Amino acid sequence: MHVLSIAGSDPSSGAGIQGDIKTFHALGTYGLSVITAVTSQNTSKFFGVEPVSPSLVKSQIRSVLEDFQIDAIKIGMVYNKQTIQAIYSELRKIEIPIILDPVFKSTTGGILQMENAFSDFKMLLVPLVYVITPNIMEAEKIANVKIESLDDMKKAAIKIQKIGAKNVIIKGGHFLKGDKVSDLLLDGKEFRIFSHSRMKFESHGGGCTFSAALCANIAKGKKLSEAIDFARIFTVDSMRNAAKIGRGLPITKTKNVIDEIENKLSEAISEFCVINSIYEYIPECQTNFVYSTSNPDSLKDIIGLEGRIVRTGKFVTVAGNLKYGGSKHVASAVLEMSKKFPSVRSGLNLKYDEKTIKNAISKGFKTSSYDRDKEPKIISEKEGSTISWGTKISISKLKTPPDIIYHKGGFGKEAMIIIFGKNPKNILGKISKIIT
Ligand code: PXL
Repeated sequence: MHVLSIAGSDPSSGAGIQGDIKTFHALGTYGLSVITAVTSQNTSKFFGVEPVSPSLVKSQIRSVLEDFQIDAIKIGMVYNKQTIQAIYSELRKIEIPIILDPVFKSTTGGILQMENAFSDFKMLLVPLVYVITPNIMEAEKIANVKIESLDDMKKAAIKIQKIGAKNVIIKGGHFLKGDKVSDLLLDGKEFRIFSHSRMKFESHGGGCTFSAALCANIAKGKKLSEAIDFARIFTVDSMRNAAKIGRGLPITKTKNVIDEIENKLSEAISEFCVINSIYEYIPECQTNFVYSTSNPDSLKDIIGLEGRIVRTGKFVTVAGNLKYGGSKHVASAVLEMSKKFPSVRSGLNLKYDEKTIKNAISKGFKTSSYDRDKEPKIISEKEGSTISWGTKISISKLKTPPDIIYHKGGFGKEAMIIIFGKNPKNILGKISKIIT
């Protein structure tokens, strides 16, 4: 996953570009960066700022956009009008989700956005974004509403959405009972409140950590509310572990988080590609390999390749990145299977061959199949629903999960085998028996 931060440089590395890169890295994504301004500050004092010229901001953005596939973009500090206009002109036509973290002042009181840049910030950048992450003060300024209650937070969120941000999360309300801090999400039309205990001390970098973690999780294809849940826990944790490195405020400390599901699948894909003669089993439409979280609700809970495992001559290589929601077909089969057999969380498709099925049966594997020609018209007309239908039919009479489901194709449709298992390693074990 590649993510981009467009923000200011912070020499203390707690916030800004340097903070974002640390968070991106901790979450297993690759962080690209476009620097909008250079600040001079440490953990106790803010000394000054100089913006990067608008033409250099534009050319930095172009240089990364033309070279990398970028899965999400975070915008942080933008100092003046010219920078905002430059960013707007480069991003206004792209389809990549943008996370906008408004930054007006540093924790030590430095001005991070000029006052006369605010109207362009509001009218040009806010409408471009998938989600905006103001704190209470920033939300008051953007929405032009005084916030003194949870209701005011809701009003402000609605006003910010009217300016054009698709989703709004306002951080740091303290209007609930007890020692709780509440963040309010306006997700499309629905409100959701997230709350956590108040931190006992201030730290430097918390805001940037939150929006960068959100950006990394959106890049990974997580649903917005899940991405926020994760980002909150990750940020609170980094604040609790903040280290007093300088003489002033402690700096948030991010811990590397490894996604076990992604890791296991990635390892298994590497092993799959080097199985002897495996190229003979790759179908015309190529192969995908997926692994689901437990009890998935949708394809977004299942990680798979956005591209495919492809055959090139006698070699098998991986094209594309792993992403939650990255696979449609194999993931639909696993999703359907998991509704009846929750222990099944992984799947992989291979080329259909009668010999492969016979071999699997002789090795004691349980197979089931469906006939694509029997598919009702209303299902075949609905994009992506054939596999769910076929899987459901194939398991309707089964009491235990099958290892394999196959179909022999249909008009213009390639015959296919899907191997199922508890996890990717389990599938590799089955493959090694089936193909020998
Ligand atoms: O946390 C907001 C922020 C963003 N960007 C830069 C900063 C700060 C806070 O100090 O210095 C460059």
